[in-house]
Amino acid sequence: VYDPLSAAPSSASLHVRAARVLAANWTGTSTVPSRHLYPHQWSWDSAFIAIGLRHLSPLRAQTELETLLAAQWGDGRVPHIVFSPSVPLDAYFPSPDFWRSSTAGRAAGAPRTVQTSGIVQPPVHALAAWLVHRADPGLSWARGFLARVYPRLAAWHRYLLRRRDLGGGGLVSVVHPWEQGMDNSPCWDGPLARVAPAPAHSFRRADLDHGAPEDRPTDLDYGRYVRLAADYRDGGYADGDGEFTVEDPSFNVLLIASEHALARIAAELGTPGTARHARAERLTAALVERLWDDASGMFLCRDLRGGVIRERSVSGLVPLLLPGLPREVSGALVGTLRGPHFAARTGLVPSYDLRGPAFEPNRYWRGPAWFNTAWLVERGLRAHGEKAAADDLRTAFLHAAGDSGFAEYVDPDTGEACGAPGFGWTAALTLDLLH
Ligand code: 9YW
Repeated sequence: VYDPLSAAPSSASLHVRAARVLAANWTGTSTVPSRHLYPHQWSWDSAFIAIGLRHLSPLRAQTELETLLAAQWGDGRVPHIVFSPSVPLDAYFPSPDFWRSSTAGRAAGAPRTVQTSGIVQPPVHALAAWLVHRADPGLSWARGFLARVYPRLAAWHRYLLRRRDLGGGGLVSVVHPWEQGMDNSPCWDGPLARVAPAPAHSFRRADLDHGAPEDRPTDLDYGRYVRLAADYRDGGYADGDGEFTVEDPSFNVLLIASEHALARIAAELGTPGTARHARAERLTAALVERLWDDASGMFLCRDLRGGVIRERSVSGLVPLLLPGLPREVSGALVGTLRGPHFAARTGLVPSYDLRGPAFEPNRYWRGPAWFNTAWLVERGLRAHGEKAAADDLRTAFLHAAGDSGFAEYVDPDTGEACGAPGFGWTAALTLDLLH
């Protein structure tokens, strides 16, 4: 009898290797992005991980999302990190004693028993919940999965739509680079330049214990991240006019895709949900009106204080995910993906313009190719009937993921592994593309 677990690692199938990564990163109630670098639960990581886990264990996938949503705040926000009490405080910075969620976040309804951060991450969760349900509807109904997560997901979207439309144009703003998920993207250089960094001696970067400094954000970036987060905390996590307020294409697109998913969940539960589809269409129109840039053939970010940010990042290609985009917009996006700014030698999608002045092939979100964004673009290509391009991206993804040992990210031209090995969403989305 063939036992895949006893086979040598190199001969094991990609599927088995990916499943091993997810098993190694599973804590019993959720999955860590990386055992060493990120030893807690991260919000959008968990959504992507659930999307892959549903093929291995629909029960674990449901549990992953339920654990995250159990840490939701009273005002509806889903925190970007849920801290594990068994991990030493100095294993990750900023730790719970920095965020102080249960005290500083009291007015916003932070939970008392679990420690979390106070910022958010992209809302991929309703999309993930819908896909997880579809993977095993029998188990989902038996456990009351949708009925339990629906009110929480609805409150999450309500928070974003009501409290985060800081520009007043219908789109949601992020108030910290960590919220958007692409921490040190060159898109943030302009808005961050206004932020006075926290002094270097006031914190210790635990990330440098596990990652090469040249693959990571700089100390100056970190000083600014810390300043912004501390100011938000000291204001009781109330949303107003902070120093960093940006409308980002990918964050809003994920909300739109999740709003469509929430409408399907509502229909499945027999609750009226058609208003949600209409709202998603309105958001799509606002996205095109406010963030589409014809000259570059892609979406750009908007700094509420400084105006349009003229840097090309993968975030501006993620809107391809929306089937309801105007045809000329989706056509231009496909052209931009194939053009000189984004056509990398591996066939993957770089996080930033290959020809941009700030491009660095190894440094985090300033050039490397990431697997979650590749998965979103692959899905988008398929949604727009670009089957051959989607197949090519899928093949490039699976090669790079396997060859890199499921790395956090890779050099977009050489495929060289960077960042943490055995990364959660890389393994999970590999499984999804294999199905
Ligand atoms: C941080 C966990 C997170 C991801 C982000 C990525 C990085 C750094 O790691 O954030 O300390 O939170 O930029 O997208 O969710 O994998």
